[in-house]
Amino acid sequence: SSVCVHGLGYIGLPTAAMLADSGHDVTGYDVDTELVDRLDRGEVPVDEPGLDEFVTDALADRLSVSHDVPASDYHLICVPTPLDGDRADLAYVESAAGTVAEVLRAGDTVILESTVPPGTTVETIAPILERSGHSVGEFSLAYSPETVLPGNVIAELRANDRAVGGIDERSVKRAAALYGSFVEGGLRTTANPTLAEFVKLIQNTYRDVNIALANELAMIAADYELDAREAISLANHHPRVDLHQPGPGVGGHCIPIDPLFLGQSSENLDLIERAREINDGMAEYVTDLLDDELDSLAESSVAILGVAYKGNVADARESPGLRLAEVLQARTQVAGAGGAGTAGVDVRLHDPYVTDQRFALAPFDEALAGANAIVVATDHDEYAALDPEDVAAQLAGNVVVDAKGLLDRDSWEAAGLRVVRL
Ligand code: SAJ
Repeated sequence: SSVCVHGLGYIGLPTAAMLADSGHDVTGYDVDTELVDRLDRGEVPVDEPGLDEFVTDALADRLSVSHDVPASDYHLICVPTPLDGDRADLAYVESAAGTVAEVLRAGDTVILESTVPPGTTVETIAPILERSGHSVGEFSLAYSPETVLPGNVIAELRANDRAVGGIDERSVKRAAALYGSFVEGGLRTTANPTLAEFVKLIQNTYRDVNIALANELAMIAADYELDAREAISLANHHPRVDLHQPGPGVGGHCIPIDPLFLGQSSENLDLIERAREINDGMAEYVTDLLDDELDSLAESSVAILGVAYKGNVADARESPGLRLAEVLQARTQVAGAGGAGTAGVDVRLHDPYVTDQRFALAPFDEALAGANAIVVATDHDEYAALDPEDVAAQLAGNVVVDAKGLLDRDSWEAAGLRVVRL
């Protein structure tokens, strides 16, 4: 079949390459004309293991990129849905649907993959597509959420089960036929797109709430002088218990956001809202830990190791490390207000993957030099491999907050460091 993929970002680009790899004739379209030109020159500007080669191969074969949207058997919409306050901003999705409507023919199929609040496909996308002059039924329409894990996108595109919600039975069949060409997991079909939208959101909400529980348990465990990770690991041996891991907060562009989409048209969010607050509050808790360990937080230097939202990626959206930096600064500015020239805590930021210069990242040695404390905020492999003797030699103080449970406590304590593990 001919397929046009709208939006060549994190999801659209690998999906376009996957479809081309599965024998479809694929056109990739993006409103960012510079991105289209870069791809046309063979530059793949997405940071994801294996993706560069996969897309380059597809571009040499059945994938092409274009500044125009061709009439196609299938249109896949993979554009972002940013957060606007606490609601989904559907502007990109609506505009992509408008573009599809201009070329839509009877018999074509449109599939929305972007994460959206429940009801969007039926209430917002269908009417926009009907501007084509065709009504739902003449064309097919489905919602099918992506569920791939950044860092493992290509493998999960194939392996994960996939929910497919068609607006009618024919739409279900058409969408399932397309995904069936590369998905090795199960296709879970329903003739209700709203159900498929809801399923996507509750998967990420499950994780957010579970992490909030782990975070609360970590704070309670500390009151009993217990190691929360050891407790969680022992508890998870039960066949029906699967507690997640505590940490300095929940970052990324999905898990902290999807619970808000779920709640934007419902009054019934309660536990889910509280979980968001607990996870966002972890920066305050880590700040409290530092305050307890250091003689004077406001006069200290703290190196935050890790600005990426999770290990071994370069994405710093909703970064727990950056949030911690803000809380540390805000806390010590208050302490210094009107005081005798208290400069506030000196925060140094380091990350081996993040390249965005807005964050004023320091080289590793500079971040550590003379610091009173370090906080491991991201589980990068580089941090797990640190030599505690080297670190101890560079620090002025000895406080190590291991917010990701990454370090081998015994060898770090043997190097004279005091490890507080979350
Ligand atoms: N985190 C914890 N404790 C844990 C697990 C994660 O604190 O036990 C933190 C991470 O450090 C990170 C955040 O949560 O800051 C999110 O990381 P993640 O690896 O859980 O998820 P994402 O955001 O990279 O990807 C999620 C995935 N969703 C699920 O696993 C249900 C992925 O499959 C989705 O495709 C993606 O969201 C998405 O696009 O929605």
